[in-house]
Amino acid sequence: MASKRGFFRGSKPVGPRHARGSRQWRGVLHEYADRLDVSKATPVVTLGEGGTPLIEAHSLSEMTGLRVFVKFEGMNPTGSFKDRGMTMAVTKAKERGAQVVICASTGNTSASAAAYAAYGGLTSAVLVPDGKISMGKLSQAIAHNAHVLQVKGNFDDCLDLARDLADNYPIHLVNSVNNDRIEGQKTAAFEVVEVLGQAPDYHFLPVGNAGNYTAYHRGYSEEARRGATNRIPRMFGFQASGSAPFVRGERVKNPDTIATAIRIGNPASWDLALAAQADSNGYFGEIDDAGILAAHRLLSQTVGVFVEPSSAISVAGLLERSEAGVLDKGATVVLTVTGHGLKDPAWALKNADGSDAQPTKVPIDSAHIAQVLGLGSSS
Ligand code: AN7
Repeated sequence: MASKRGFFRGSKPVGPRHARGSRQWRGVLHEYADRLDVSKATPVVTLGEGGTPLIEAHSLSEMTGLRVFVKFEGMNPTGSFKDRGMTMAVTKAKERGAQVVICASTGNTSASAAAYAAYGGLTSAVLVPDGKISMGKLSQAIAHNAHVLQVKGNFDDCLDLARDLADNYPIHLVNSVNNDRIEGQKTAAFEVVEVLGQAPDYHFLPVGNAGNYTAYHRGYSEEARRGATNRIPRMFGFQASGSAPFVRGERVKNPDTIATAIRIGNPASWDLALAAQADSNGYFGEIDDAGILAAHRLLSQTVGVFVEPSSAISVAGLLERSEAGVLDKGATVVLTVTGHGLKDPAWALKNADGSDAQPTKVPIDSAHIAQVLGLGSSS
């Protein structure tokens, strides 16, 4: 019988992940099938997410006297950590017979949902806040043919709407209030433990809805339970000052920050995150927009990792806590940088003083260029 998809011949799936001896990373649902709720019958929708680099950040180690690693989640298929959760959420949606998925998003979740829905043959609808999503992220959702609905409101309004629609209509919610998302995202902690041989002492990451904060804590806890690590890290989450409900101890009505990905005033994983903080002796801190942009520049210029502004808050948080003198000397630290710099590249084109960064214009003249580069005269 002819199959719907060219990828399958008869009932026997063929392709790279089935080829004998293939060393291609197979995506988190296949790599960690033993630790996730998937079976042989599960219709896995994967774009090869996960397996992201853990990069030793020598410059940050020198600045802090710690051993610092950066988990570069911008290396996922759609350029953010959301893909780890989305492969699980869209796979389970499909397994349960859903045909349409919906999410609210500050941009990365919608890009990821649209891509995985496209690959899985589902329809996607995404609710995004008016004018507060980067062009890179918006272009992804449009490219992958999502129904992109721009709401006159902020992210929190969008999430209320998405929940309401999923409650009352045949449409499957893939925001992180769906536990499948957290389950997929916990695999990042598995990878860290695998590479370091144990969990780090501290884990720093940006916090919006706090789904990822919750997911890492769950992942580390499970690794400890199965004996892969004898400790779990203290979880240090950072929010933008204008959008810091965990720091304020209450929801923020009109969150504001240039870090649009984490412009969230009413975090969906409030209770779970507070439990993770308590269990890990964790911490929530805040960084203002200027601090976020300074860390963005530092990471680009000294570690060679280009991230979107929200992701740089991990670095800013590390420097702030290090300067406060509260981190144990020599400790191992992992910073998750959650999204790729190409998502929102405009920030790289600004100098520290806010002026536009321009390339130096030169004529077609090597002697002139050598002079501009300070190379002296030719030998
Ligand atoms: C780059 O896409 O909420 O604390 O709708 O895009 O798990 O919410 C994005 C969040 C950090 C915060 N870094 O993660 C969305 C969305 C980046 C992000 C976060 C987001 P959570």
